[in-house]
Amino acid sequence: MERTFLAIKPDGVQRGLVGEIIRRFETKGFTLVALKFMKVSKELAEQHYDVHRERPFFAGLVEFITSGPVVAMVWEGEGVVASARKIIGATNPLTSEPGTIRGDFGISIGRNLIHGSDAIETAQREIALWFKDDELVSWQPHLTPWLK
Ligand code: 3AN
Repeated sequence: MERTFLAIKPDGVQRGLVGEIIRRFETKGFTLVALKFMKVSKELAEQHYDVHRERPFFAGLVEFITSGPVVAMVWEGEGVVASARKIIGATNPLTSEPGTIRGDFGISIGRNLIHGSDAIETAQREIALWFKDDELVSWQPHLTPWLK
């Protein structure tokens, strides 16, 4: 089953949007596989943003993601990588559609609330980078009897 990596960034945590953001993926119907509240080390941040190493905003990205706690998550479901990107909205919150997380809650490209993997291969790399295998919980809500 397809999985994606999502991280609520320090601005999302600071603004009290953790519940609101998680709700959107839960009510959409995706399945939570892993979740942790954590401070990000400089090493992890640099590895996570490795593709942006040469960009002028790289240092600022690393500084920001390490500046406060984040909520790192893995979500599962058919088409979850692309669907999560739609739920999140375009990179620049000023142009993200209303109804998306960034479109509803943000105005700054450097403070765009949440990260979501941009492709299935990226998701695999990021999940392995942020989580140990034994932190991923495999379960099937529709097969769990007390939920019906
Ligand atoms: P996305 O998060 O939508 O996949 P990417 O992967 O292009 O966007 O960029 C990674 C992160 O880098 C963005 N979430 C954003 O915080 C930051 N970023 C991208 N472009 C800029 C920019 N021009 N100035 C400052 N920060 C940027």
